[in-house]
Amino acid sequence: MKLTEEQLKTFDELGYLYLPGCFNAEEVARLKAAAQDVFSEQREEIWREKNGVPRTAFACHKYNQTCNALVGDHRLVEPLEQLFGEQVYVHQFKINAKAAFTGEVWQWHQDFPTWHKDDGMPEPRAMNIAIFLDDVMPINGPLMIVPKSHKHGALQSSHDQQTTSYPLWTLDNDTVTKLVENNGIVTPTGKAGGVLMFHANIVHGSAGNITPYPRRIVYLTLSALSNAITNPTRPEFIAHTDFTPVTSASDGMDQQCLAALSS
Ligand SMILES: O=C(O)CCC(=O)C(=O)O
Repeated sequence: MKLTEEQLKTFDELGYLYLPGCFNAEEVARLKAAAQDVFSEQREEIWREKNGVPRTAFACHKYNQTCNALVGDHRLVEPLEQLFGEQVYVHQFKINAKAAFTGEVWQWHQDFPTWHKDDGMPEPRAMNIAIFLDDVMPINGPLMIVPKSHKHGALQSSHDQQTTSYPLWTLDNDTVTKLVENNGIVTPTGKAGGVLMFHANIVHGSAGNITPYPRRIVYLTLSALSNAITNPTRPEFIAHTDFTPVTSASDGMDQQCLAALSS
């Protein structure tokens, strides 16, 4: 699935792109069932909030067939190949649970500094492409994005190991305030099945979820092949070292997405 010239322009300008209705109801149902299976497991790859509720299931594409099938989906792979101008490999795969009532925050951060400092990724030639498994609403902890912030490159960050169970290189309040004064904050929201892609240097975060509505999102992080990590310090299930190019496959269930793209 190729992005249009206009979408490429929007992505370059704003640093993110939201594509509603990419995955149909049947696909979403399959992915939700897969997420339920994954989160019912007791494994070291599943990180938990401080209260024990699952926060993130890393690398579940390695043991769950439905997740595995998603990795090569052309709706996810082709736009990133198009942007990077080369083939891609999987740097990370995860499902973030953001559970009803208990899902905790993701502090303000950019992705690239963590990939660079913790994994030795050379350049911001990698990106998250996310599939909404639940309806993402303004109330259930949607991703908050500062448009155009990717234009500032990698900003100074500090290692936060306290706020949540998951260590992250985060931005300070002054930095975020200045960026937000200029460009505000957006919360791309929409129905389950929507896809959100965002630049490695876009400033983003999300609030806790105190609603009864879970907000599960699958994140596939694809990196340009020429951008393989050189110094991983995190477990292999968080920063993969298999640099085999992903083969894009069409499963013919993408009519909704094509319609969304041409509208
Ligand atoms: O799922 C979320 O709310 C945030 C995830 C995120 O920011 C990340 O994985 O970098």
